[in-house]
Amino acid sequence: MKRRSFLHVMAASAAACSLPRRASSGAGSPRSRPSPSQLAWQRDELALFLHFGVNTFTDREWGDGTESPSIFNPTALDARQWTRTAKVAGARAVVLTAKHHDGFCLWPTRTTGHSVANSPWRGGHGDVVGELVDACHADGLRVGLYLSPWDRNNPTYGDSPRYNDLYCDQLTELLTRYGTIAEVWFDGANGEGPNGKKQVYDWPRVWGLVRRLQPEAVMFSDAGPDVRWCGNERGAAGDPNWSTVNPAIVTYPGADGPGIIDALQHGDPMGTVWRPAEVDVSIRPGWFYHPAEDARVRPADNLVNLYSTSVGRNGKLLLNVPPTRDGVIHSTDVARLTEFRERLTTLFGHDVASRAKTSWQVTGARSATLDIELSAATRISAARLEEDITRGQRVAAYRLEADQPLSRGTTIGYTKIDRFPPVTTRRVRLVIDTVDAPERPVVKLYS
Ligand code: FUL
Repeated sequence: MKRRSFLHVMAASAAACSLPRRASSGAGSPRSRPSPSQLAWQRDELALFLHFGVNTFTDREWGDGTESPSIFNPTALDARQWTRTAKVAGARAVVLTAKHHDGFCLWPTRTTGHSVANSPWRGGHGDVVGELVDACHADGLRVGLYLSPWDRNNPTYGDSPRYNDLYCDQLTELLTRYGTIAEVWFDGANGEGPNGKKQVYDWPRVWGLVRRLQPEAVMFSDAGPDVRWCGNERGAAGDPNWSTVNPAIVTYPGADGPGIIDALQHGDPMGTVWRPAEVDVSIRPGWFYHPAEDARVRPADNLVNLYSTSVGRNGKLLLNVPPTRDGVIHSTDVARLTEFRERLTTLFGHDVASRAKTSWQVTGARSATLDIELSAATRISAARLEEDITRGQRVAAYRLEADQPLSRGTTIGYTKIDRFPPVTTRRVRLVIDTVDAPERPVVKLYS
């Protein structure tokens, strides 16, 4: 279901809010730079997204909040199978829908009876969030939690101050019971129609609460504040894709209007805030598991393409792999993820330029070239270009050439992946144009 086709509820005062900022986020430096948490988030490259809840049992994408908790009964839930699958895929983090729009909570919350505590699963003593956190610790993965702002079950929804209190109570439970949380995911979807309940969210309060309780967590939403939605659910970051943004353009999750999708897709080379793009996309047509989609799981090649249009365009890939009604990831999805990682290892396992001689020349205030000389003529068909983003993002245009052009593009950022027809060459040159004093990028080449 696409969030942009629905009416969005305005968030009061979000534009005017002053966000708590980390000391290390680069304030005062000539170019905006990532905080340590943003850097760690980007270096994960891939996280698995787990959509799981009552919709898994009703075969729907959006529950309406009337579902009985008694339908939630995964017979073989195994969070270690989820995390082992994440490891096989090469993911370094996992994000779970602790609550989706239907309001059903996957942890035993004190804030509502609409939770696992009133389900038959584990006799009402289960805690999906807790089991996932334990499994992530066992497998060395970072944990993220999605807590839908839109709640179609809770009677306080639309009674803005009361629901804001409840929402903050839910966040407080999630952010104080389970140790370190790496990412908090704020969805922008709100499908209330013209006669529906209008909730005025208190984003400054919500964001401030997360900063206080989990200072190292990154917050995702259309409006960040730390990482932004890439503007579509197709699996493609923009080209160009700047990690810097003008924070006055998208000011709250679910904001709609002219220029917003463009800003989410592309960022802004002169943006004053570092807010890189997260690319959320599903391995299946839906976000939740539907048996009818078992034959429509993306093949490995398709997943490699998604990797190229997300990680390979300076984004992070958040790949949704929904657990089944049994509470495990389907064997087809596991097989595709395994093959996906094998292909990436084959493609990018050996950088033939790792020992090459290089020569860096600044050719102007905003231009430079990097010459690479391999020890022998070598076949190459792909390149990974990388800026040292700890120094900000600078490249606005580049071309890669041997005796003939290999590829050209706009931004590089964390990584730009280019594949081209194979050539055998000893010399490769990268020519860049930058928006600030050039910094030396890294060029990795693959056969
Ligand atoms: C959207 C939601 O409406 C979908 O159900 C899903 O959670 C997706 C990731 O975000 O806005």
